[in-house]
Parts: sequence; C-alpha cells; structure tokens
Amino acid sequence: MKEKWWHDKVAYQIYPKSFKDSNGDGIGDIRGIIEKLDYLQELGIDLLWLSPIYCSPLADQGYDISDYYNIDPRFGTLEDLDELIAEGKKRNIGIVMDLVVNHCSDEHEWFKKAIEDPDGPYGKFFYIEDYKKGDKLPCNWRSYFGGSCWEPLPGHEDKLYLHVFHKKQPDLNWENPLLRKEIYKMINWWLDRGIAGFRIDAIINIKKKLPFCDYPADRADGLSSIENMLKEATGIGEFLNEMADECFRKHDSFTVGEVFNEKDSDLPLFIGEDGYFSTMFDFSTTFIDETGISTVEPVKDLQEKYKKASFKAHKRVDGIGLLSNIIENHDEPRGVSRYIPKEDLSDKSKKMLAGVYFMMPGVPFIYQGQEIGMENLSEVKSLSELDDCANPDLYRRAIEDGLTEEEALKLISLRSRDNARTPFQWSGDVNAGFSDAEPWLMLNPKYKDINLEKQHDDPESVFSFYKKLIKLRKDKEYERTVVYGDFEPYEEEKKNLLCFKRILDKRILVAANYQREPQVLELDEKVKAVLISNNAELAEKVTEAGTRILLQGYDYLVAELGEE
Ligand code: TEU
Ligand code: CA
Repeated sequence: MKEKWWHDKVAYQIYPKSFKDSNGDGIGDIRGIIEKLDYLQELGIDLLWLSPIYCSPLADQGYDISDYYNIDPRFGTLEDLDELIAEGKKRNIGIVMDLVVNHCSDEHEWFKKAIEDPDGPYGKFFYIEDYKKGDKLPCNWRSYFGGSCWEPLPGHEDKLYLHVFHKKQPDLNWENPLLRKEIYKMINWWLDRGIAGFRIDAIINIKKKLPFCDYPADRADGLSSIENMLKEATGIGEFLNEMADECFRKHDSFTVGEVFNEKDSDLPLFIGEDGYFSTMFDFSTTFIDETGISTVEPVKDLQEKYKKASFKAHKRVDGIGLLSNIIENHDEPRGVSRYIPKEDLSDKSKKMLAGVYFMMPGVPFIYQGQEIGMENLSEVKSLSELDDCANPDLYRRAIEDGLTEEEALKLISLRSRDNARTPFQWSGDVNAGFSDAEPWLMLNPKYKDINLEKQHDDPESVFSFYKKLIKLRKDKEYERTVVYGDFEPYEEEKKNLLCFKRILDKRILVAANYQREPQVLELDEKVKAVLISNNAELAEKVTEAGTRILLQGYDYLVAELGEE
C-alpha cells in the first residue's frame, strides 16, 4: 500500500450542537469546540470531523444546508471557524467538515429560485416532475424518513420535487453539469480555507436510476426502499471521479465516504490507491441487528455476528485500502449499549469493545462521548422528550409491525439517533457542564455517574483506557505494525473469542473474551510482553502462563509475540 499522510491518524467526530456551549444558549458551538481543543489534544486526536455547522433550518440537524458558504449563527461565525482551523493547526489537529451534497435545504436560494421558475436554470438543479392531481406518482420510492419521496413543489399544483430524505431536503440533480460545477467550486473554497478534508454524506444517493420507475413494494405502504433503486443505479463513478479530480486530489485532502451497498468490484475504485475517497466507513456491524422488522428482542449470537461482520469487512479490503472504523456515530445508538449485552455492561466490557475495533486495520474514529463510555437513553417516556426527525417513522413502523405502544417506545430508546445526540457529559454538575442554560436536547440521566470529570484523573477509567489505546497506536515501536500490519484472524471458530494478529516488523496479538464466562486461549507462539490490558492481573500472569491463557469474562489484551 502506498503510504499516505492520513494512514496513522486517529479521528474524532464532533456533533457540534451537543459538544460544548460557550455562550449559554443551550446549543453547542464553535467556540465551545475551541475551548476543548486542549482536551482533544490530550486524548491524542489528529483529525476532527464536525457534523454540519453551515446555515440551516435544522430540520435534519444541519444536514439540510441553506447556505454552503456560511456558518449558522447558532454555531458561530466564519471567523470562529478560521480560529478553530488555526488553533487546530497549532495542535496538529486537522479539521474535517461534513460535505452534504446529495441534497440541500428547501430554504437554499437555489430551491427558492427553482420555485420561482421551475423551468429556469435552477429548476434543473433539482428533480422536478410534472404531475396531475389523481395521477400516479413518478415512482414509489420511500424516503429514508418514511412516506413518499415526492412532495408538491410549493406554489405549483402541477409539479412535484424529489427528496430521498426529509421533505425539507430536496435532492440535487447531479446529472446537471452546472450543478456539479457549483458544488466543486464550493468544495474548493473550503479546502482553500485550510481544512484537512471532508466526511462525505449519503453520497451513494447522488446517482439515481432514471427514468423514474417503481420497484416492488416492500411494506404495507405500497412503497419501495430506496435501496432497491440504488442497486440498479450505475455510473456514480463518473461523478465521484470528477469530484476527486476537481477538488480532493489537487489538495491531497483526507476524505471519508459514507458509503453503503458498494459492490466488491467497486472497492478499488472507492478506496484504492487513487480512489475517489481516502477511506470509507465500515458499517458492517451496524447491520447485525437490523432485521427489517421492528423488534425489541436482543440479537441472537450478537458476539459471533459482530466478529464475523468486522473480520469479513477487513478481509474484504485487504490489499486494497483502509476502512474507517467506528462503534457509533450521530446516526446510530451508542456502541456500548448496542454491542454489549445489557447485563454485562461495565467499564471492563466497554474497554474491551474499544480495544477490539481500535486495533483493527484502518482509521479509528471516536464519536464524542464514546471515550467516556456514554450509553443509550434507557427509558424514553414519550416521543416529545426527543427531537430527531427520524423518530416518528421509527415509532410508526414499530406499531405497524405489531409492537405495543410501550414496546415502540422501548424501541426508540434502543434505536433512536437521539441516543448519540444528547449533550456531552463533561461533569456531574448542572447540565452536565455542557451549558449554563437548559440544553436543546435532554441530558442522558446517567450523567452523574458517567462524566469526564469523574474519569479524567482515574487511571482505571474508560477515558484513560482510550488514551492508552491511542498512545499505543502512536508508539514508534509498534505504530507501523498497527497501521500497516497484516490482519490475521486467530481461532476464529472459537465461540465468543475475538482474536487476531497484526503482523509486520512486530507480531502483535489482540485477544478479547467477548462473554461473561471465562475461556482458555491456546496460543501457537509465546507472549513477549503485554502492551495493554483491561485486567491488571491478567497482564501480570500472561508472560508466565506460556501459551495457555485463561481469559476471564470480557478480558482484553494486546501483546507482543515472540521470544524474549
Ligand atoms: O445519513 C445517511 C443515511 O443513509 C442514514 O444513516 C440515515 O441517517 C438513516 O437511514 C435515517 O434514519 C446521513 C447523515 O449521517 C444523517 O445524519 C442525515 O440525516 C442524512 O445523511 C441526510 O443528510
Ligand atoms: Ca451556544
């Protein structure tokens, strides 16, 4: 693999609205992020991805952009952002912005002009179709947030526009070269400002299968998941390659694509040496509990499914490129609540989960609060407590699928995107130290137990464990093996044992007993030194134990293999 400047980086995702409020309006902001840069530096972060902070009506929390060239006043100003970029540089932290170009906001001036004159140049920036009342819709695609993806164009009874997400997020028409030119101009404007790159939102949706047509209905609403269309859409590569050429390659930017449903044959094009993106997220483990039918039952064989999914993902890109690894993000429930059985949730199991994904090949991303082990909201009492525009559909589907109202709410507390969006728990003080005012979204009630202040100076805390993991990745002696080492699953068939080697100039073993019962790990080579573990006793015993190691429940260990 040709070495790139970003290969050895550790990234951190900030959800700005919930990170730190600097001016007492209950909403996190850029100055709040600047305040916490020293904290992020101490943790060991190199790249900081900010979820959108552009001007937005916040119908989908900033993923609906009304001005690509400015910062929403709730988050600050362009000057604040320039300061963040400069302060980041001082600490070797690069700023990665969110690039949301499948759609904009219905309050963007392009859409306003399209409404004024649907047949004019800006009408062609969108997908606008003629429609006679009573007619069949142009197609039966279901928007990601539920309901049809067609909506009447305001002021035009005889026209519809397409939105695959929220109705306030009209899709941009990438088939139009003038639109693409505008997008590239905007991207370069940001890159020239000094950002390190972009996380690229929902990008797989920019290529539609045209002309619009129906797909077999997959629910009682008669609509069809967008995925059915995406499977048949071809030719996205032309757009992505053009964007890379016009923008990213010129700047040697870091880009991470939010890519789903890619085919094996696409991988070299997407993340190969001269791919459209630097890397893309590994979402494979997020599918193990997505059955399509609403349920609050725990997943069967969760641990084995987790292992198989993540191993498969990394083997699949072996020799091609690097994935970006996550256990959660702003669209997903908290990883510790999702991937650890409820009765086993503890600091120890949280550290195990952290250690496993961190030592896989790829770029690790930490989502804000993950480093202190933030958990899901346990008991949502009413939808009105929450905010996310995806909640009503999640709830409605649950009822449709036969869940009781109580179960539907339980599903919300297991699955809602708001789980990850509650304010960062800085301390056990009022508003968890996030703001002087009442936060825009409820706090997680567990903040008195789980907060940074409590963990910061405790060497046994989840936070200190993350620090150690990052330190290990950056340790000159092991760095190359951790970044470029081969990935070799070990004893993969052994139930709930998650074990692999990373091999280059060093031979590193990563082992996790992903269950509460103890189990024995038989090694085929000797342990030279334990580099990190979530069990001090284990760390002491291992080198004496020879090649037979007794792992207690949720024990985790990284060791260097070889003779003394
Ligand atoms: O998400 C894209 C996406 O396909 C999903 O993760 C989506 O959030 C989910 O299916 C809806 O329930 C990205 C952003 O990460 C997400 O926050 C935005 O809502 C979405 O794009 C639209 O911009
Ligand atoms: Ca604020």
